[in-house]
Amino acid sequence: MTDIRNIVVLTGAGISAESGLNTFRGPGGLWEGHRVEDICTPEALARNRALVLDFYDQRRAALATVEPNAGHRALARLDREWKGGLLIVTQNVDDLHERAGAKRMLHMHGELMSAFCEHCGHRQRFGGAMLDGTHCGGCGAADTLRPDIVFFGEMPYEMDRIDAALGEADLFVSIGTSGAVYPAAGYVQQARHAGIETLELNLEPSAGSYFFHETRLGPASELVPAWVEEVLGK
Ligand code: BJW
Repeated sequence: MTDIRNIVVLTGAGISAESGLNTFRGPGGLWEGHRVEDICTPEALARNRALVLDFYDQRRAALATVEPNAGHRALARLDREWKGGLLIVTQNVDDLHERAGAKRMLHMHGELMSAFCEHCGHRQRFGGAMLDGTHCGGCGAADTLRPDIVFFGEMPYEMDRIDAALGEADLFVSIGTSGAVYPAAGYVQQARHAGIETLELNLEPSAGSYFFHETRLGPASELVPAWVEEVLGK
């Protein structure tokens, strides 16, 4: 590794898999038996609100039963000990990075434990079941809360902040993501164009592996602590 000051880490569902949360794609994935467009689009929410709310209610309930794993803890350690710039960009809607202690992070695809009101736009923490009925904490309207989740066709959060961090980074590291969903899947190419070093840590080769300088294959709970040790030891 060359001299590194600023790091951008992108994480996906693979980092939470060993905590017991299912990934999306592949056998046993969250979308097995569902068509994505029936769940994860604004049109699906308008067409079949109960199905979509139930899908996220179940995910929220599952989240309450799991804990961060060694991969999340290693990134939290990196956040505490790395003196240079760092931004952990997660595509995950779980809260396992922050529960592990990470601070310099953002959720580009939203958060399971957050809701917003389709009537007034008010955002609030939300830990219950939307199917049980809700009231907006801002305008008081009934059943206007929706999961604070970025559906297909919607703009991911904090794009400017991510682009700025990538523009200043010396190293881009992608962990546990299939590289199937844009714009996140394009960050490696953005990084290559900017001449940044790129590293992928994933269980298996991904759609984007070809673009990385280096791909290490294995479980995040092993690869991430080993990489953090390496980078902090420099
Ligand atoms: C392990 C492991 C272990 C397992 N250890 N690894 C070109 C450019 C721009 C946009 C598009 C484009 N083409 C199409 C689009 C539109 C669309 C898109 O990307 N479609 C694709 C299907 C092609 N994108 C959008 O609509 C996005 N919005 C948008 O583009 O706005 C306009 C815009 C344009 C230009 C610039 C900027 C903006 C919005 C995308 C929203 C995605 N939302 C979801 C759902 C969130 C809610 C929820 O959780 O339900 O986000 S989709 C779903 O996929 C979720 C994830 O965050 C995302 C990525 O999945 P991830 O994390 O990679 O999971 P998996 O399951 O795919 O992979 C897991 C990986 O882990 C695997 O590789 C395993 O091997 C590995 N693994 N165990 C390490 N133990």
